[in-house]
Amino acid sequence: NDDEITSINNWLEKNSENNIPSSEYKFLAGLAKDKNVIAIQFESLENILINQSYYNQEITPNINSILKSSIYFNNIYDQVREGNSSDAEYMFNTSIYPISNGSTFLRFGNNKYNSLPFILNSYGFTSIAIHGDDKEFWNRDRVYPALGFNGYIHEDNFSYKKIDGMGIADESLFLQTYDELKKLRNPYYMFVITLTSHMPFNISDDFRYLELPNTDYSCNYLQSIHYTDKVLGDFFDKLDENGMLDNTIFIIYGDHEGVHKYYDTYLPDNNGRVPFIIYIPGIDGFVVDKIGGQIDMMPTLLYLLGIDENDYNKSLMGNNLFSSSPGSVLLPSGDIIGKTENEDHLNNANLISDLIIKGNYFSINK
Ligand code: GP9
Repeated sequence: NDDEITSINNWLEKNSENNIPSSEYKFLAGLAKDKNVIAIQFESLENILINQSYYNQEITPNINSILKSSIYFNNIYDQVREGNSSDAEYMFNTSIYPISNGSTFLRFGNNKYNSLPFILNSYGFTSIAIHGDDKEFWNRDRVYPALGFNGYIHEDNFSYKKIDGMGIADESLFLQTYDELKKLRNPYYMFVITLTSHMPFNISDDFRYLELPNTDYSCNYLQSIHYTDKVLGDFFDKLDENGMLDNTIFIIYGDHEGVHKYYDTYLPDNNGRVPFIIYIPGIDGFVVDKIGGQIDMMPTLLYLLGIDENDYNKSLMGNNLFSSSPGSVLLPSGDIIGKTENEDHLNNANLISDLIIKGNYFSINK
């Protein structure tokens, strides 16, 4: 109804005031203009693993090396709710909080948004999603077209079909992704969802490359992440050797916590964080320690891509992480972490996202 639409409009309007770029980061505006986008949603990747060795072995050597030419956000919180991995996909591609009850993908699979694929497509991109699992899992076969993806490649379409754990092994996923990229003309947006490091983390012996003392959950988790880091690194190197990274930004982020989400572990505390990494060819890498959440990934990316602010400023619930506003994040528990000037605004966020989703707000207000 009209009152609800007014509250949504007001909230979004107020939110857009937090997007004024800080002078420190102004040089980044449009730095990645016209580049292809490859985004990897990495299953169960926690922030504590980045740049760390356990049992004297680097767990993510390939990601660590990619960081040399990346912007690394190391204070980003996992904000997924009951939709779990699909909520991370949802936030990355819409910058709207997931529904507070149930899974947004399952309950509201046909909803429209001012999504990342729709915005990029209007700038001439082709947007494709790829995942090595059953096409209907999390309702993706309905949701991806609704989000504006021009194509969705799922396990039935794969020519590489090594299986491990829950679905097609990530090695095959990346081989398939490479083949699909070769078919696309620039610019493209390829959204890749990995799977092998899914709980309970008992990957097959062939894929265990670390020397670890036992096979408890913590060690198995490290093995699983290390495996996906390895095949991701092979993919990255192949793109590099073929000149395909020169005009591409390469994003890696964790969908939600891994071993800390499901098990008792002796690994150091992860404090609910996932890494968010943006590789941009030719830059000297640096760390941004501002507090944020998965909701902020899309506006941050749009800023780097030089997308006109008018195309998205009043349709997203997250904020550009390069803005001058103090960092803060609303967790699914309702807790807020970070500077709290924004407290009332953030406290209302879930009320607003529920209204947006239930009313399919963007189908009428576009
Ligand atoms: C399923 C995969 C895992 O295809 O993305 O989802 P999760 O169980 O982590 O939500």
